[in-house]
Amino acid sequence: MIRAIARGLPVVALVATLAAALPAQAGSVRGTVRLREKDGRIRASLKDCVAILEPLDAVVPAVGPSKPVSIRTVGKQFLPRVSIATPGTEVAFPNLDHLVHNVFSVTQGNRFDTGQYQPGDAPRVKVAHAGLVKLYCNIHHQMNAFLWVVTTPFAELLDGRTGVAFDQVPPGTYRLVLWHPEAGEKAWTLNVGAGVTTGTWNLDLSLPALEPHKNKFGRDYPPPADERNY
Ligand SMILES: [Cu+2]
Repeated sequence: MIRAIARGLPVVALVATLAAALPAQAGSVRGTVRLREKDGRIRASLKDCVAILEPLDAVVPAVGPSKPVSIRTVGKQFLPRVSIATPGTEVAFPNLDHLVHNVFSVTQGNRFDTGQYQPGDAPRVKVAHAGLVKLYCNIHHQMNAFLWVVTTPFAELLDGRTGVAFDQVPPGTYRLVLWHPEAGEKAWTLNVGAGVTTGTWNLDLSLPALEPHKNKFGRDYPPPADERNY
């Protein structure tokens, strides 16, 4: 028995030495996200909700361009409605409809205009700057999508989930940003250490499903009847 303990001691010492040599342990962030409707009920789905963990003093791995993002046009809608990309990522807009579309953004730092594009075409753009990019079609007023350009590896869509789940998060202080098209953005400061940092975060759904917006010329869209021309 005594011999067994004696043999174990160097192992303990080795583990202690290794732990001292490694940077502070990464942790996890876990928690429930709730979308509150105007009447107080909780929406069943977190579809289109985005969670972003922005480092304030933590050192996180740098992100390069992510794999290309595809935002389709189907039935005069953009699908998906919400996407995430990193700066330098290519974004394609395959037109799966039988009519002409356009995609434009007047978001500062990420302005672009694909011009009109035909069924089967898939114009591409590259997003440059971090932030929320609002996408519209100059022909169809109801078409609206959102692209979050992020510089942190910790960003996710919460579709099909009940909340936030980030792993391998380096220790430090972060800003947890939650966003939804009908809630806008809300942020909390989190201190992440080894182990699991938990929380419950609520967003209030107070905005209309389609944000009022002008066309690419900054003018009102013509009445819907005019769509027959396209
Ligand atoms: Cu369109």
